[in-house]
Amino acid sequence: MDLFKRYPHNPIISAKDLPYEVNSVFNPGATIHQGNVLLLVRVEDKRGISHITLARSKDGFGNWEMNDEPFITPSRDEYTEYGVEDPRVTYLFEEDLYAITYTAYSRLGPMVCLSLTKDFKTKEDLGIVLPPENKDACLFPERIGGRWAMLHRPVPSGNHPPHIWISFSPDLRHWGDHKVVIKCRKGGWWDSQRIGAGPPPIKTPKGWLLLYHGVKGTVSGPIYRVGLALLDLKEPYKVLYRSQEWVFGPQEPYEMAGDVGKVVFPCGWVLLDDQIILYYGAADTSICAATGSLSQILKFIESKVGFQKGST
Ligand code: BMA
Repeated sequence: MDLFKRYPHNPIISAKDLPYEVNSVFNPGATIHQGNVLLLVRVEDKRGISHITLARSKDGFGNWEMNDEPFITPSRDEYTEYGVEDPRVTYLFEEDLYAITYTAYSRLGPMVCLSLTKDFKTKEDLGIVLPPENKDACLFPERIGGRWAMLHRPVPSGNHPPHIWISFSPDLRHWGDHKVVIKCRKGGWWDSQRIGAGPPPIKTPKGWLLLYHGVKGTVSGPIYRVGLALLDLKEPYKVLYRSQEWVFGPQEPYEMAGDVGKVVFPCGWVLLDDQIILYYGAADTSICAATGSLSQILKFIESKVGFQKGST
């Protein structure tokens, strides 16, 4: 059973849909804003430098209205000289505020930045919240135990694989109390080379539902696939379940071939009643959608043989 079904008219957004000439569009964050699905699209220009622009659609699949101007641009300072990448956006309903985490990339390495907005016209930049090397950050949508929580993926030096961590903050600016959450597996596993959180976790009665990407290194290059995890509601560094198998992986031509083939890379999803629309970058070239049912995913997690409690 496929938990996520591809939208039949994928890709939903390609480079040619932008009002200016670019190389590729991929890895979008997603949210609902003023009754529309709003995507924060990573756009790579023909120098190879990425910026982030906005796209809106009523149904979340077609008739995308693209902004003429980028929303987040590399400011040419020493932190963003190679671009801004892979946004995740979380609606913080307690504050009626959208928090955008993204990767700033420069010769200093990749690092995590955070911006806040209410209207997607103006924003407050909180700057670098986690120094290099770190990426794949996303916020939980509400305070947990009175503090904000953020998943992220620091890269240790030496021959150690990178794992998904969590950190907490009283004010969105200062982050601490760091704990490891999900570790890279080893050997031949699909998520043995590197892993990173996907879209912001969704709160369910069973726990925080997390989608994460896992990478396997092969002689013909990496394969990026997607797995599921369920984190404890009050202590989200506790992994209640983790899928042994990937639940979504590259198979269609637009995922197998592109600037970087064999890549599906989700950074956003929206929940409309029980339907999840998942947005992912395909082969670092285009933006695609897939749909799933939250209740089916939770049933799958509960029933699936091969999910082990706390398996890491
Ligand atoms: C990761 C990120 C993503 C990219 C993926 C595959 O490290 O940089 O932006 O989609 O690699 O190239």
